Amino acid sequence: MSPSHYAEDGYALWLRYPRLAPDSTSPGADECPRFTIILATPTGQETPTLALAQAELETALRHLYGQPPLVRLEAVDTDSLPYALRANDTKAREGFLIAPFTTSPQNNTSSSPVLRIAAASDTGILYGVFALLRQLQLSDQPFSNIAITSVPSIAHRLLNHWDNLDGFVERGYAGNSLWRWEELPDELDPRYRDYARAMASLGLNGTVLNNVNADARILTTEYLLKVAALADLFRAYGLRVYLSARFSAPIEIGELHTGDPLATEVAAWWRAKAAEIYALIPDFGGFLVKANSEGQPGPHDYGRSHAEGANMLAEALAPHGGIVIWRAFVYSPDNKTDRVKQAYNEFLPLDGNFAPNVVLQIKNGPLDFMPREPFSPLFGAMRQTPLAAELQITQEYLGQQHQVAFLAPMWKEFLTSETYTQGPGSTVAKVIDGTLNGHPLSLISGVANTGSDRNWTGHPLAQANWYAYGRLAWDHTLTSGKIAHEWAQLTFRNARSFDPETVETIEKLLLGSRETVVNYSMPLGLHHIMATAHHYGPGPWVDNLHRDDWNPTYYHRADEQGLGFDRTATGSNALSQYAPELQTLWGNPDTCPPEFLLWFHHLPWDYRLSTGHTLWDKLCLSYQQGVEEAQAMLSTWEKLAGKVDTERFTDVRQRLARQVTDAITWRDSCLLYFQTFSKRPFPAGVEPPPHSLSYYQSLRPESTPGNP
Ligand code: GCW
Repeated sequence: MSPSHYAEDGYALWLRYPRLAPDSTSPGADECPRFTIILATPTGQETPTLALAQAELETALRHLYGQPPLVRLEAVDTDSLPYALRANDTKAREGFLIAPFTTSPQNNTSSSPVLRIAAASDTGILYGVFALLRQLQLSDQPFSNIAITSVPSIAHRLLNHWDNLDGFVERGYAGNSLWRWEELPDELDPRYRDYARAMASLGLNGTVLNNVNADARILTTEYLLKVAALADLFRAYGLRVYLSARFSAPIEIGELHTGDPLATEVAAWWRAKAAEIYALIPDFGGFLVKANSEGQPGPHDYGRSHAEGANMLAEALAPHGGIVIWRAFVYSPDNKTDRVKQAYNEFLPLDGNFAPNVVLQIKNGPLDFMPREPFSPLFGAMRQTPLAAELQITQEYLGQQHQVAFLAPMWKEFLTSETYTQGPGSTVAKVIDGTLNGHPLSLISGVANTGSDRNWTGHPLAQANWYAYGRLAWDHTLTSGKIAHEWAQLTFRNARSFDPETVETIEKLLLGSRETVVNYSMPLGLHHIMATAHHYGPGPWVDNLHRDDWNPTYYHRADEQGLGFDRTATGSNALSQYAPELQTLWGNPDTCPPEFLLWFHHLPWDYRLSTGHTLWDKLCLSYQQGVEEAQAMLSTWEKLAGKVDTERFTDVRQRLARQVTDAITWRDSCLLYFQTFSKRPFPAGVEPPPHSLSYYQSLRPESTPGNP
């Protein structure tokens, strides 16, 4: 049965393979190419991974062209591969080459193209197969023109699942966890394979199965057997399993009375645990650790440093080739320093003290996955430690999965940020891929937005964020536009009747969507003014939480004079953590880009921006613009009626309608609240709110998932 006979429920993601050419039984079947594809690896032998690659080609090409390909395995001399694929590292091993094969021994006719996919590993071949299938659907170009050599920018490309063992997903907005721990290891949900296949289609090669707020039980033998069952299944897809480790596990599931990393019995416990894990899972990736952050245990509990904690675990994993991914998301309850300065203050002095198999995982911004933040200054400053980026695919602070916010532009903004630490061109991307500071260990993590919802991500358009993350993890030089185009075309291309306008419309809608969310929620560098706990919707008035730095008022600092957080030398001086070039640029409100204005400055309501507006007017107009953009997204989508299948059309329309309502609530709540300080009227063009401030303050979303 062709895929078009199925309802478009989103389950197939970007792997739908709609028919591109007439099928073999219809008139014109001779236009339909029959491909010969050679898969060339060093051994040329059939393996589970190559079997998957062949099966993928067969299913896909039968669906796309009505004909299965002829697939042959061949041995390739690695010395004949391009240098990029020959180097002795993970990146090279996972790269691939796709090239037309000029002399076909069998079917050398123009209607019978022959292509060769070569790689130094079977996983490289599988990635090459997915790249070929993507390319065929994108370009409609004659098969023989396809020639690609591709190597991942970053060696370890991970999803981090914040999934608890009871099936709850912290900050998950797409149902429950994909992992059915109570059924494992005996019953294997067929969805596990589909997950691994989707990951491989993007070139993602690692998955951390459990929440960083970790439950020590994941490290018990009972659970490790379950983890091993998943790892066994994922292996052929090139997907390695990692676990979040709870630092106090030796006490909670062992017999020890301490978790002190310098106690010999603790180190021995972890060594034994690592040995047990590797006996079950020989390709286990390593541990991800959230330590001494938001109540999690860690080395500080014993007066030890993050480096001492990380190195003890690193030593246990090293003999097996595992790594420790140590998180830098820390801010202390007793520390009165500006929260955005704390990770830098805590970690920079430890630079150079970490074991070689430790990588420090840092959120993109110094605060916490806000709709917009400058990059974390650790990316520029810490040179001797491999630094990984942690991006949040799940939209905790960007409308969760009720709203469209395509995040590629946000991640690109981050990746292309200049740190200036080694002169111009010292971008964050080059820090993360290891090239700037010469680190062979490179890693990127995305906090997953997947769940048990049939379409994986709740919002049908949120699939684009999983896709974008994977594509950027593979190649951080891709543009947001290219990624949006790819995803829209692969996901919405209709069988037979291809309508480029529909794809273009979806692409444009995606590309503007993150800025729209910024505009109606936290424009001009405002941050952390969302409602408490569930983080959905506005709460700029909240000032009663027991920690200062949990209160929105701590961040926006609105008063009769003005608005914003002074992070220059007259304020917290968080600016001093950046390179001098950035201090100069961002330190002066006249040169600071408007999108960071209130992040770095407390400015008078009448401060005049380069646009000629006063701060107050610009603030109001930004919120208004956000609302209008949300409305425009809805009307744009409505024009796609009849062009997009009914299932996904209706689902997205309903969500966009809600997004408009939410955007209006954000605008009205924030403007009424800030007006109590500015005492100025709304400028022309801003619709007056229909309710009073107290009405908005009384709103409580009925039920919000994902809230721990
Ligand atoms: O963004 C915040 C979330 C927490 C999360 C924490 C973290 C897993 O609100 O739910 O906990 O960050 O990243 O550790």
